[in-house]
Amino acid sequence: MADKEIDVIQNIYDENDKIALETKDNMGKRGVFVVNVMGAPGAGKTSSIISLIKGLADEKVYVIEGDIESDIDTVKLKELGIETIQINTNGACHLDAPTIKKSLTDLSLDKPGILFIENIGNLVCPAEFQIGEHIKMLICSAAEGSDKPYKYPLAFEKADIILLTKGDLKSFVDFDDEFFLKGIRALNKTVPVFEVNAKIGQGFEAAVAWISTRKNSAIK
Ligand SMILES: Nc1nc2c(ncn2[C@@H]2O[C@H](COP(=O)(O)OP(=O)(O)O)[C@@H](O)[C@H]2O)c(=O)[nH]1
Ligand SMILES: [Mg+2]
Repeated sequence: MADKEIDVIQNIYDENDKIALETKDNMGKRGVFVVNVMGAPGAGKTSSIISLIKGLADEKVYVIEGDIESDIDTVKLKELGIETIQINTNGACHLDAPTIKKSLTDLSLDKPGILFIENIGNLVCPAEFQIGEHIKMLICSAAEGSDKPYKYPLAFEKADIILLTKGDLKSFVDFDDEFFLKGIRALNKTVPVFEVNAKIGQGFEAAVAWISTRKNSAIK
């Protein structure tokens, strides 16, 4: 790749990170903790967000739904009374900081609380772009197979918290817990991994407690 091309790409990353840090700072000042929810299509991102919100009953919660097309998840969340806005990227494989900054003006942000941003379903690009988050939450389903940390390392390396969904399907897909955890630990020594069933909302208590603790230490 030519030097000039590398410079341009680096500038795009630098500009994105600058805006992301501004957003994180502004949201922190409002008392809003921002969670960047990443994971493959169908991993259980929306289902997990819904279960976490039920557990965070005392918090005002906001959601930004990122999808290439459609507002299916936004409609679902609004029906549950959750303040949600939709971003359609029309092809782009990840959300970026300028897009999030612009869309924040469409949220009331009238109370301190938690903002979940569901990134585009993809285990690659979302991990490369900060969007203004305090933490990155990776949703990984057992149905994807236990080799994903080895094949998509960046998402696992950058995750602050991992939810392993579809634990109920483990025996059907020969999921190997030991191999999965070994792959994660080679990349990320400290990230907590919580096994949940996001379809029926089971096993979220520990993840809810972890998020609350992190929020309290990030937002003073
Ligand atoms: N069996 C099972 N199904 C799940 C679980 N979590 C999510 N699902 C199902 O997986 C599908 C995709 O979930 P969704 O939350 O929409 O995934 P997203 O595309 O990552 O937002 C839905 O049909 C969910 O009901 C789980 O833990 N177990
Ligand atoms: Mg979804």
